[in-house]
Amino acid sequence: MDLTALRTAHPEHWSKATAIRALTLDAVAAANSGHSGMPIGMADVATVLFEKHLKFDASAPHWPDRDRFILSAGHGSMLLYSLLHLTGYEDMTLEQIKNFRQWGAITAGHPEYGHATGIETTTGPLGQGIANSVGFAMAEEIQRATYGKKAVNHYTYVIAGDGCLMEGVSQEAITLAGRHALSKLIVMWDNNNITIDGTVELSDRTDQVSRFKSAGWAVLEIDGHDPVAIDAALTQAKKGNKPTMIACKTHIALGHAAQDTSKGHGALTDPDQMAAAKAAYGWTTDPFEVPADVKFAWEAIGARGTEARKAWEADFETLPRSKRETFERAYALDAPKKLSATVKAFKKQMSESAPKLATRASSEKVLEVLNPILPETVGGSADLTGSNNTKTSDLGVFDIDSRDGRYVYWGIREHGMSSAMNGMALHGGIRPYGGTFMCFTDYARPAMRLAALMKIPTVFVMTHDSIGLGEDGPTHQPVEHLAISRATPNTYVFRPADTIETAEAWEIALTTKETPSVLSLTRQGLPTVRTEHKTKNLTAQGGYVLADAEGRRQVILMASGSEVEIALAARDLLQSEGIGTRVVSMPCMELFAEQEETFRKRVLPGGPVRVAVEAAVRQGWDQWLLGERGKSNKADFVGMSSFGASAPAGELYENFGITAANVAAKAKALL
Ligand SMILES: Cc1ncc(C[n+]2csc(CCOP(=O)(O)OP(=O)(O)O)c2C)c(N)n1
Repeated sequence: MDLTALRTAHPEHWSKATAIRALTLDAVAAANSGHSGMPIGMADVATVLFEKHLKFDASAPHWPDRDRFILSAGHGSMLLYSLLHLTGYEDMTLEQIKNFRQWGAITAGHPEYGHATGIETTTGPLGQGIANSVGFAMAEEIQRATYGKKAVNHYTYVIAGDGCLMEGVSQEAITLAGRHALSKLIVMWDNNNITIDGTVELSDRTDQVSRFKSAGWAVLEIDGHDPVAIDAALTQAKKGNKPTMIACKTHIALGHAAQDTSKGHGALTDPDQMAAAKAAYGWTTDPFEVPADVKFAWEAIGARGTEARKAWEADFETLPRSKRETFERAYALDAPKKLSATVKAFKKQMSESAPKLATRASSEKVLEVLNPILPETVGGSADLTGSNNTKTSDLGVFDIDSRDGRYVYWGIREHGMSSAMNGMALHGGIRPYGGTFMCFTDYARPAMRLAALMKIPTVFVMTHDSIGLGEDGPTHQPVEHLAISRATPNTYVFRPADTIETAEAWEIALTTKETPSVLSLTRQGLPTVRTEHKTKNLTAQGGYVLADAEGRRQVILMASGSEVEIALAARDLLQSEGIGTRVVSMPCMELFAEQEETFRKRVLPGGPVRVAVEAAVRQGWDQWLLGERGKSNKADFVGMSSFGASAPAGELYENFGITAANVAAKAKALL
């Protein structure tokens, strides 16, 4: 690579791009860890994007109509941190760059949403960024159709590497974007032919150009170090009616001794080699020092969008007041005024009519009432719409000629759906929910974990939540998935017992601002257990006394979802023998754990024996069986300790011993 030719052909561009390269080398060397090669290789592409195309204003990072920039190749985080620092984002100080990867710094190893402004999503797990971007682009389409071009009209730009394109989720993302002709989505592929183990050829021979084209994308191929070519490609990409992938041929660790090798992928810290690279770049300042004229040029880029932002603000003011209010409320994740009263009225009606319903059907009933008053919801399912009961009559279907449709047919893409839902939530103005079978939380898990980590309120509707689904057999019967979801920090796992608890769970899931929810819902019908109307949202307490002991309290039974009915039947058996028995419904352990100690003590006092029943593994229950004043010689569990089997649900419950008689017997044995 002839660096001199690059330098002399476009000296101003070169010095700006080199500022990224030099800051990357210095920060990685100071931390003695990180990834130098990717930011160095993609500095030219990023510089042209920020200088000539990206609509943004560094002084207003939350401007709703900014273009979104997603660094899917999150290990190259120094590319993003450098850009944010150079363009003048207030929080991205030079001190932060110097403290790359250190305790308390906002410059964590990979871009973390919420740590610094200008970071649109957490990346690092490869493939997530490009999959998020589909949701960002869909959110833009939906909102443009809803609010008009004056309010919403922006692009989503992604930098993805070979690793992102090898991950399976990228296939789900690429085919979704192609199917929906998301023409405002532009992916720049860092085509450097290098991964950690060596060249891409070691593990892959995909023709990426054909791959994207066959999925319905436009593809452009350029030299990723030629600023003129980069600019022309971006200009062309914005004109098409398909999503565009720009294959940018680049050299990893350009100009360094490790250029074009897998060594160049990681931390380049050798002082002599660093000095040689900087000399080749023509960079003569001290470590972390950016020449004043270069910093000035970058700050001008950071301020380039100020006028457009102000014009947008003025335009926005001309929208009808009700539109503006809805827009602002949705972006703030505030609930509409009517929500609480609507839920209460619905609960009253259900307590009175006491339907026998599967909670997935209860969920549909709730959504029929809530979707019309929450225009920010976008529902969907991974090809299980009829089973997940996620589609309500008012939503309309999102498609190329119906961009204001609020229901997405995600196809058989649980991971892509979940990751795109995160993208919608991150974009702002949308509360996404999507369904699949509970056992396929495994397929959605990487995105579920990131929703929790990023503190965004994505809702995962997981139906067919136990052996109670019956004849589909053990592959489809989740036993460990509740425990896995509950083990994830910052996640609400709701397992409602009836229509009332389902409504309460939805109310929380659609009003919470920083926590994703998993709704674990049954296939099989359940009776209404909350026949006495209470305006208060009892599910918000996580666990509560559903039926108290008559006479001296000797036993506390705890259950969630479909097993609450069994606990109530066991209580009848025990009470008929004069054994005072309380039933605690536990629809959300995480919310119960958040309650005051005094409340928890009232629900779970020390003394009585405790038996928990849930058609799943025991993990998670010992906190309530043995902890919270419980004792191991006075506690037991009725549930699953193996995978399930295929048979009608009733037979399965009998054979696995999840019966009222067994629960009562276990309680008696402990007395
Ligand atoms: C899901 C996931 N698996 C593995 C990794 C570890 N990892 C980080 S970068 C990388 C190689 C990526 O190669 P490429 O995208 O070509 O990046 P480049 O070498 O060009 O920097 C791997 C395997 C990861 N971050 N995420």
